[in-house]
Amino acid sequence: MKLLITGGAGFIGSNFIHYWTHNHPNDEILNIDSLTYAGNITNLASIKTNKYKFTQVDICDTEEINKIFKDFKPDNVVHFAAETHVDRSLDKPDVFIQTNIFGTYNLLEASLKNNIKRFHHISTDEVFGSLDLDTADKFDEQTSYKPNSPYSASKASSDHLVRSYAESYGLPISITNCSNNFGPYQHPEKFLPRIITNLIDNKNIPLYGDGQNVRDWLYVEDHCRAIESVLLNKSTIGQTYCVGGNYEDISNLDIAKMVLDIFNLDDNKIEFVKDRPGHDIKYAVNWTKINQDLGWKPKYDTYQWLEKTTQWYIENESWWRPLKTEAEQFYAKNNQ
Ligand code: NAD
Ligand code: TDX
Repeated sequence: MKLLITGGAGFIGSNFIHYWTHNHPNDEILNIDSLTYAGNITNLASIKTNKYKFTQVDICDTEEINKIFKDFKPDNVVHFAAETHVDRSLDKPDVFIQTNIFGTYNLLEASLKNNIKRFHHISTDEVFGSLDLDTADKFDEQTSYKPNSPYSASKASSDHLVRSYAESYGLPISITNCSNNFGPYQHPEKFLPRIITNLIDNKNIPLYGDGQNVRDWLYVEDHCRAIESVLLNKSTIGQTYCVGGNYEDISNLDIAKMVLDIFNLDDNKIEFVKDRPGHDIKYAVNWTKINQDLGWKPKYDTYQWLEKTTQWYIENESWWRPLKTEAEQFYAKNNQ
């Protein structure tokens, strides 16, 4: 395969490139990323193969994107690049609209012109909105879209655009809507790395609202395996797959207590802070379709891989320290 990866210097994209170069060493990869505050090329410094290349480019730059497609001639596009942090989308939505919608459109146009074999779009369960706390319902491929933040609305728009390019122009697409990932190289603005690095710094865990919100946690390598299972299977073209991890509900308070347990600390480190506006109550994903069609299921146990992830942050302070300083300035400005 010749894979054009967008946003490969971010959290999931860089984990995916590590995964792919390890498991498919003969495939060629071009990673394009504009290196926003969330992109970090050092995530990929240990990749030595000449099958992997990086170019700094903004997916909104039509001319540059056309040139990339012409020169590299990818057969598969895996589109991770996006603005991804809900709190930042509440503060400044414009860049979310630009990158997540216009940037996706730009890539779709280039993919169409260059006859690529597959455009795989990485999306989120947040496009479905929020579940009630006491329901056993879960999001699946039939759930209607009801996004609640500018981030999730921009991702929902991009999903619709991707689907429309298949329906209107026959572009061979696939989409995965995944739940909350965790693992190495996740920016310390996000909940789990934020609380782990706070505890390393002997600070409190800031829990929004009453901490009862539920997220569906998935170790990042399981997400990479899910994308792999879709990409390697031709019958998945035109399909959407929901990807998730939890077997039972885990509230933010529950997962904060797991992290405290890993650090051997007690609950007095928890501090309830001002809630996020429009804060989705609960996400839960039904991953039956990808399980039945492709045999995928989560492999990594949440607690055990939370321990490994915590250890990674303890050992890689030089990676997250500069990012955390900026992230905490953002939170302080927004009183979070
Ligand atoms: P991230 O914020 O860590 O990384 C995003 C990457 O995209 C960065 O490297 C950034 O530099 C790059 N980027 C942003 N704007 C760009 C532009 N205009 N041009 C080129 N590159 C640009 O994000 P992530 O958590 O790795 O998420 C990756 C994808 O997965 C996103 O599409 C996101 O919506 C989706 N997703 C994330 C999660 C999660 O839990 N993190 C869950 C489901 C889906
Ligand atoms: O300091 C915090 N305190 C807190 O209680 C932060 C940063 C978050 N939270 C809560 C809000 C959420 O209920 O923790 C939960 C997780 O928050 P985030 O890490 O911001 O993730 P979320 O809003 O759920 O979105 C994430 O998952 C889906 C990613 O950021 C998205 O990119 C992805 O699509």
